[in-house]
Amino acid sequence: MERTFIMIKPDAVQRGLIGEIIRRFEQRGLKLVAMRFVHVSRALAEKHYAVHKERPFYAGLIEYITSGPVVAMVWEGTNAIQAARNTMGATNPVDAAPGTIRADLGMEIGRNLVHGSDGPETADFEIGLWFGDDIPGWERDADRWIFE
Ligand code: DAT
Ligand code: MG
Repeated sequence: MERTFIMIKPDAVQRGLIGEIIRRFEQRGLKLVAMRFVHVSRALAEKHYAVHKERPFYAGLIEYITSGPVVAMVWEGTNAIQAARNTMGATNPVDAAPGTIRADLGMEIGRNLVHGSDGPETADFEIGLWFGDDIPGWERDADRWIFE
């Protein structure tokens, strides 16, 4: 079992898409293990996106992610990191495959609705940053119908 950090970004919250986005991860079979509605501080945003500090879009990215509340979550499942990224679609919605969150709900790279960890180290770092390291698991009755 793997865990991944997923964030519903301010544009999706403002557009009333929280339920629609959670539905897609939930119905796929990923298991929700943590969730918070967060007013993101600049300090937290800068830590979260530290890897992009030198990129030309960094300032705009920090403005965007601190511009309104977000929903921060941790989801668990087999290959959860890649599964969640596939459900999200490519970074730029114009390149994302139909059926993905970013293609179905978005138009531009700077308003791409959702964040997901891109690897095991990133997932550990992001889960620790947003939730700490002590998230308990739970038994879901449907698990045996989703995970073999
Ligand atoms: P992802 O969110 O798919 O992991 P990333 O980590 O490369 O993509 O970039 C983080 C976010 O930064 C991305 O969701 C949107 C923004 N971004 C990335 N590349 C960009 C670009 N060339 N122009 C504007 N914003 C960009
Ligand atoms: Mg990324």
